[in-house]
Amino acid sequence: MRTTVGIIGAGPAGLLLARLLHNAGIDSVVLESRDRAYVEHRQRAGILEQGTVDVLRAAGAGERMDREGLRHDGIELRFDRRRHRVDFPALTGGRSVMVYAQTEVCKDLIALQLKEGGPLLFEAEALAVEGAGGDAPRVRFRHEGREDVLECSYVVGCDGSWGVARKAIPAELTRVFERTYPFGWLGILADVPPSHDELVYARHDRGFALLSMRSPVVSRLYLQVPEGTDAEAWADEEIWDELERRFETGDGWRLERGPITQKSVTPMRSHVHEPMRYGRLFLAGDAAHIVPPTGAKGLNLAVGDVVTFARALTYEQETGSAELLDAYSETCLRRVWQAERFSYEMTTLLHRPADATPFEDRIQLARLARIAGARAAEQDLAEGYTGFPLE
Ligand code: RFL
Ligand code: PHB
Repeated sequence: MRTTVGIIGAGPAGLLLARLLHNAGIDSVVLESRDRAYVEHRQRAGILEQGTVDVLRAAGAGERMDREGLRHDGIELRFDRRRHRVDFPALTGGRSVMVYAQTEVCKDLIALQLKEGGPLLFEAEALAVEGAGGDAPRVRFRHEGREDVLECSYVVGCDGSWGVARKAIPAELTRVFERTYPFGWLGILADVPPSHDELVYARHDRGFALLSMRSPVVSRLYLQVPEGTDAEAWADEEIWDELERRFETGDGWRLERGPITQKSVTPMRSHVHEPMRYGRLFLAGDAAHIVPPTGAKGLNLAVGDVVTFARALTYEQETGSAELLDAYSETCLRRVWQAERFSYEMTTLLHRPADATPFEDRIQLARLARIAGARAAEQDLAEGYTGFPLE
């Protein structure tokens, strides 16, 4: 099999890239190791930045998002039993975010790809990228019990944090920057209308909690738990009791409970792989960088990477100049590191390490009070949350 762009992975990065290339008249093949149902139901991100919303619309993938997505103009910070609303449009010159689940973005992009785009092979596992440093990179993969080779002009590794693509970059050229946090998130889905109409980020002496949603009738909630916690060790009522404690306010706000339909624990880490390009192999999304979910940045960064790649390749095809492709890694990494910084700041602002000292607690509360009390600090948060511009 032969194609211009071989794409490994059908998460948001790979699927959107295939769509952008299709719209630019560039052919691609997507290889995905899992089956379609798995990809469409994997619970992950919920928040799309304004820029991501704009990209999906321009790609012709925004129709259902515009019908079913929930536009959010702010978030609530909760600390010391107090509530503080951050008003995004007022602080950012009109920007907002959209609550529309990653599962739905993937469903929309898969449907479009199967209807209009190039091949998208499920249960096709990439085994290795070969010849990345030369003119004719190849992806060796296994599909329907057989090994096969995809000959490409370019390969984009959109294969997530455990993918194989980045292994093709020589170790001596690679630098990895990493931080793991000594806690994770226990996340639940519950059949109950969200108890607040915007997301609530709560800092509490017992740990962080987040109230989010998937629709007007489905809540998504998270609790900070120690690293290595087993989700099944938490009974449903225990989860609700703990959420209630951490969200408690002085004004009688109530958390509605409902049946929990899913629970799982996500570890928290930051990880950046530099460079994001070697020869004709490019990394995009979680394959190149991981952020802790507190800043809601992972999916949005993946979108930024593939937009940058699609633009650069289109420019090369139209002008013959590889200038933008050559700048891919640096261009992406500038935005990646701003998102890493923002996610780190949100994480350290809101989570309580088990060994936090009373001094550190006071500093955390002072940081929150500063955001609630000084427009410059609040604006900085609002700009980061609604998203850093694409260059
Ligand atoms: P994905 O989604 O992991 O997709 C990679 C795909 O590659 C496939 N694959 C392979 N295919 C073929 N051959 C191989 N050898 C392969 N190896 C892997 C995998 O099966 C998979 O389908 O990466 P991508 O596309 O880069 O997308 C990144 C996002 O998924 C991720 O950053 C976000 O989910 C992070 N994230 C959030 N991001 C946000 O922007 N906003 C949020 O609100 C948000 N909340 C979250 C999150 C992630 C979470 N978890 C579970 C880590 C909340 C949570 C709890
Ligand atoms: C989610 O809805 O899953 C979600 C929302 C905001 C975050 C992380 C996850 O910061």
